[in-house]
Amino acid sequence: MTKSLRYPWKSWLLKAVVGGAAMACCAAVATAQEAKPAGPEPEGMAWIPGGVFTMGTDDKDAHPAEQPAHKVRVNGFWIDRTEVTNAQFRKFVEATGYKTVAERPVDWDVIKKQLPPGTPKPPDEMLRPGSLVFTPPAGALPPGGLDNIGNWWSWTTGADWKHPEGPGSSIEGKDDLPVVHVSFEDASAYAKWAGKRLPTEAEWERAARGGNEKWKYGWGDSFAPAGKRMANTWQGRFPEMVEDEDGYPRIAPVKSFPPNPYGLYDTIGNVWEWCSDWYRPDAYRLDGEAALTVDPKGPKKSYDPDEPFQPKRVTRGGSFLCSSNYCTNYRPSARRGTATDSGMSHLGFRCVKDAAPAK
Ligand SMILES: [Ca+2]
Ligand SMILES: [Ca+2]
Repeated sequence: MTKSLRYPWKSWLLKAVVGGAAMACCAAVATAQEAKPAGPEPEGMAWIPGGVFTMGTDDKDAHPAEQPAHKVRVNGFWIDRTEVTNAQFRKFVEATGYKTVAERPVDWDVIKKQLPPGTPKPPDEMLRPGSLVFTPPAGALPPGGLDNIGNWWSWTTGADWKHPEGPGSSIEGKDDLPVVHVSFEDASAYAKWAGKRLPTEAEWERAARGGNEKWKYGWGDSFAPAGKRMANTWQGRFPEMVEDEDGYPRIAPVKSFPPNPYGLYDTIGNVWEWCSDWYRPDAYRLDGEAALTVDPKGPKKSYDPDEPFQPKRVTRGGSFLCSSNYCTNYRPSARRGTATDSGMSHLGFRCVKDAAPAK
């Protein structure tokens, strides 16, 4: 069963952006753009045909936030074949001078509005630019075990996309690795610069299912068919023991594992991917008894009862940290909410693009 993930105090950028993402409803029937547009493909992108598919799952072992299974229609769209890489993100930064959230000063007055009233101010040395770095324990898990994510996540000042493990680390020679430590705002800024946008979670799931909506995983019902590893996940007892069965104990270069039937790499595993929807664990139930939901864009605002003050967007696909003993989020239906301002060692994104209007 998936554990709830909490990132207790590192939170900012509260902008109270609500109302921009209305829940699409059932009565309207969109004109689905099913067919691949004529002409050349946008570089590095694959076409996902529009149509109706089953989103979510009724699998009793899945997290309640993934249920119920329901019919959704999306229009066709282009999507990046890979997670956005360090090389791609570097071009964006060099062209624009953009500074990611993890590189900016931290304002406690902003952060505290996203936390339960009375939350004590952290020490000043923690209120410097930084990000959350995966730091597994040496040896047995400390008290709290798997219920305390502080046992493997550390707020690390000086950690950012260019220094993924903190000061002294670098991305030299890692051009083909997915960029990490990017917040929702950072990912959105890149997408806008690239003439793209972030996917809705319906689009993301449509793409990750590869046209085979009944499959449990993105490639079939067997996690490792004939022993072959199909995605970068975690083997061994998370988080204190990693067994190198898939060849990558940490992040892998994109395209290290086979593509799905749509030609997409690493939708499942490697790094989590931002989607544009606000997160609510009960988002699917808000659709009520609708027979069909058309191009849903998610709830009007986020609400996670575990962290009611923290705005969250949907993240999808799981990461190299997903294991059978803890997270199990290496499935197309798995979904999670992540604080919009959070950069993390295992969180990246890919972009989508609408088809050009017919002339
Ligand atoms: Ca791995
Ligand atoms: Ca991924």
